Amino acid sequence: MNSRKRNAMQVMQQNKACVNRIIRALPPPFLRQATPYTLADFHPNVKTACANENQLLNVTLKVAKVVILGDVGTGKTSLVNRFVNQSFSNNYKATIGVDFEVERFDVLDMPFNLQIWDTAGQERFRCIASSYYRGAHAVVLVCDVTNLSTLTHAAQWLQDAQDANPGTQHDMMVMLVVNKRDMVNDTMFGIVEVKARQMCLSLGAEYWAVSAKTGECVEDFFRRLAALVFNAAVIAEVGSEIKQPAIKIGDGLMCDANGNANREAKKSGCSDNNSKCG
Ligand SMILES: Nc1nc2c(ncn2[C@@H]2O[C@H](COP(=O)(O)OP(=O)(O)O)[C@@H](O)[C@H]2O)c(=O)[nH]1
Ligand SMILES: [Mg+2]
Repeated sequence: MNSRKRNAMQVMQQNKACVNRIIRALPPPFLRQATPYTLADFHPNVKTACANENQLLNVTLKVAKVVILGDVGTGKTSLVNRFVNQSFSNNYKATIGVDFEVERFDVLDMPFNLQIWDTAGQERFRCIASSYYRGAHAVVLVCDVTNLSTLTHAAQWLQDAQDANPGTQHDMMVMLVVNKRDMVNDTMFGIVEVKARQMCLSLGAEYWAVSAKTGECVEDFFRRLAALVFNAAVIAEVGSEIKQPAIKIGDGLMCDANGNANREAKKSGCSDNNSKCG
């Protein structure tokens, strides 16, 4: 096990996530009109399940795989590095020899880890192994605001990820991130944004614009991603159907095994003034 992997284990075993990795309400999208994920907060069943830890025994829930995809030079490594190490360099080595980074969150008081996979430069030759994509819960498509062809290519990157995950039970979450926001003025950005939002619509992706260089919106983006993936993972485990109680609390009726309604027999007389307690 190399030292990076040991670090990943240490991250996951932390007792608590650091303050800015604690999520108690669903963070908002970048633009409310540019996301297919329109829920206003965590699903009620997710909140209930998290309040009652015993419902969430499945360990697979605790780690989610996120793959970062996009043309070479769009800033994928910079984006991950900004988030994980709060730093930026103009000169990343193409190969850093790391499979993934792990970031520990606490979502609704549940420990949750994002395993963030960055390529080691293979995207230059479009020869990413299918194991890179396999089992991904979320795909982050990174584009460069100064290079529109990187936006067009996002569709192909998503296709590759989907091809490597045929018939997945859960849908992969898709986020499209326009990076290098710092490099263009508002007019230019507006033009790219229109095109990026169109692409998001056709791919079923949520739209974001960030700068790995300045850090603008990077933290917000990953918090939103972690929360959405967590929500989907818990729903996959506990279901999204909201169970209505068959009988309202306090109506005093119970059903017998045949479905016949009976007056509830009092098991304890403590709430009944006339009964004898103790
Ligand atoms: N100005 C600016 N440059 C960036 C930004 N993100 C990445 N870069 C630069 O873009 C180049 C490619 O970045 P890198 O992270 O290696 O891209 P990757 O090939 O997609 O991993 C590097 O020179 C980075 O310094 C950004 O947000 N703003
Ligand atoms: Mg890279």
